[in-house]
Amino acid sequence: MPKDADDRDIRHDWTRAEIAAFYDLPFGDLIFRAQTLHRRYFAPNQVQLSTLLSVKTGGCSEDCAYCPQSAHYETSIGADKLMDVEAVLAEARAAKAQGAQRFCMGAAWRQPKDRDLDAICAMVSGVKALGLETCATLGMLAADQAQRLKTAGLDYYNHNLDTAPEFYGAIITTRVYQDRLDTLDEVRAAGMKVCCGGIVGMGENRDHRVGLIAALANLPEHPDSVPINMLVKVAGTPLAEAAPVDEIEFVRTIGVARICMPKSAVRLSAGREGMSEALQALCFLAGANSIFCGPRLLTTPNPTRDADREMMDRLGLSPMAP
Ligand code: SAM
Ligand code: DTB
Ligand code: SF4
Repeated sequence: MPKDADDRDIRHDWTRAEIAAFYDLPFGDLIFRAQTLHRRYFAPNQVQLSTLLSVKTGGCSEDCAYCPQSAHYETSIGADKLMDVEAVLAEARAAKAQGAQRFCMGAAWRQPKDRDLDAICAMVSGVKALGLETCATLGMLAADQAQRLKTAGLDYYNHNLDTAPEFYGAIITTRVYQDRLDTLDEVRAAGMKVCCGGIVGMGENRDHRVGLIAALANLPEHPDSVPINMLVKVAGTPLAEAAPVDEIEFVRTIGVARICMPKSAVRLSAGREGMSEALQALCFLAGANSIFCGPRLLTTPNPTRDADREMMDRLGLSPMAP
């Protein structure tokens, strides 16, 4: 690697025109460029494996148009209480036994209440003590809440920007983009790693996808992990009938994320259950190097561990060392 490659590759001043130009490249050129960067910064055939658990499901006060857990929509997901710490730890032990490296706990909250955070912190310390990396996604955080989570042993916080700033209001009306950016700042300030990405297939156009990548790649520090979700269409949500996004356009989005954030783990996130192995293989080729494994995301299905093991074997992929 040339000595100055790092400085040249890791930029925070991407223009939308530059990002749009990556999207416009002939597909082979886009993949070549993404692969070149991927191999400069990562072992090319290793995939990071995370397991998700919804520790507090449904009944959320936010109105995110994609989300089955919003109380604003009639979906098949009811509102549950926060799980017991012991039950969460049992799930984490099982995930570890099945090969997970990171355990991510999700809660359908706008923002955690301080009382709930006591239980969450106990879950975080317990999961950490099992030797797993810890991640949580709990909604917005105040500075002291972020600090408490860090002290409890939280490694990563997931908080997505979801889409471009100018399309955000078409998807969510109960908060604004700046709220998300503020929480991301608090997470960084508390010393945790940031997991931040978005969703493709919500009726956004190419410019909005460019705007999402620009927002992510021009953060003060690139997110350590960038989940690119394909919308999972859930009956009862406003986006249940959203038009499917072109598969190659999805792969291009992964490739452009890899090019603009070369050192970040790019996660081929929600939506794999509806994807062929060939499409997933193209995503890995475009620079994706992280997945959720286990048969459930938060409330929707994901490929089984056996199916993923088979796929990884066929593609010569192996789990990344934590
Ligand atoms: N309530 C917290 C929040 O919104 O930050 C944490 C949980 S929330 C379910 C985590 C992320 O899941 C969302 O930011 C969104 O990107 C993703 N998500 C939710 N529903 C989805 C769907 N139907 N398809 C794809 N991604 C989805
Ligand atoms: C992320 O970007 N995707 C995950 C995780 N972060 C928390 C969640 C996907 C949820 C898909 C819909 C569901 O299962 O409820
Ligand atoms: Fe609530 Fe998060 Fe779902 Fe939005 S994405 S409705 S904040 S659980």
